[in-house]
Amino acid sequence: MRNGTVIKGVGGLYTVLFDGGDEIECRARGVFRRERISPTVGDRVAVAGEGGEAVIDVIYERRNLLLRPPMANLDMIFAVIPTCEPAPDLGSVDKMLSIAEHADIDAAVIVTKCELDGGAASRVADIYGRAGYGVFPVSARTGEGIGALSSFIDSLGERVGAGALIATAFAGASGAGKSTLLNALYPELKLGTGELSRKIARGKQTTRHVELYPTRQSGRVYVADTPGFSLLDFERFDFFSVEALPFTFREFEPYLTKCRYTKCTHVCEDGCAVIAAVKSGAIPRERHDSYRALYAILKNKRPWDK
Ligand SMILES: Nc1nc2c(ncn2[C@@H]2O[C@H](COP(=O)(O)OP(=O)(O)O)[C@@H](O)[C@H]2O)c(=O)[nH]1
Ligand SMILES: [Mg+2]
Ligand SMILES: [Zn+2]
Repeated sequence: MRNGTVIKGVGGLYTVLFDGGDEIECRARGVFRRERISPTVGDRVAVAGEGGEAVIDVIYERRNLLLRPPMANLDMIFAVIPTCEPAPDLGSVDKMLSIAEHADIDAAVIVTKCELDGGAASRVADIYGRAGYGVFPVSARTGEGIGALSSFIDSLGERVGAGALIATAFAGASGAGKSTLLNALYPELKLGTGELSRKIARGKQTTRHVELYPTRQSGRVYVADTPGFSLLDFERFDFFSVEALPFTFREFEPYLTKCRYTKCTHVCEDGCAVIAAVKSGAIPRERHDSYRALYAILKNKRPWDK
């Protein structure tokens, strides 16, 4: 048996990167299908057998699991937000960041297409900077910010305590510029970009798949290009309870124990310390708007509604 990480899975065929550095394509034991467990990109696995006989025999316990996009054991999510074209949808970004916080996955923000509107780029960067996230303003067109982002991604390789590789993902709306940016960072990837590739993908009815790509020939950091989240059904997003929601907004944390009522929902109550912080400008108003929208969704949901 050899240990490795699933870096790709399409139609029941998985690519496993062994800890030694070589790869194999194989299927999973039938028992997983019967138990409705799917090997997921990012899974740590043990492979039994050789060559055509090889199968995924063990899926080790996951540190975290996202359903949409399907990924396991993520170390970092990059929320990719366009400056414009398309207009940024901060509600969707905050939902994704909230899911990441709840799954205990670190996150950072990338603001793309900065050359199109410097003012708009600064406004988005300011919101997420104040929310406590690392922010990388970039332009694949001019090359601005690419070096800083590249160094940051390289530096993730020094993180200790993770698995055999560091798994990161670029996530964000379709058209945000994820694939273009990955190509600017790592030209050897040659990912499809733009309207054309999306039309081709639809025409061929290709299954959306997630794949972890190496960022450097010999590095440990891998990055996934994920399908745009505008394609996803957000009413059915990865469930957690409404009580957990305030803790998924990292900049709310210093205020959560300071509200007048211990059962404060931080939506509209008198004496709410979170709302006072929004009014003083310490918490970005846009983030609180997203919080209230997510609160309204989660308040009426139960796990079995999924
Ligand atoms: N002006 C400008 N356009 C960009 C930039 N990066 C990407 N785009 C364009 O945005 C569109 C969507 O890019 P793509 O990488 O396919 O987005 P994805 O769906 O997030 O992968 C394409 O037409 C790109 O040429 C940028 O830095 N500046
Ligand atoms: Mg893309
Ligand atoms: Zn409150």
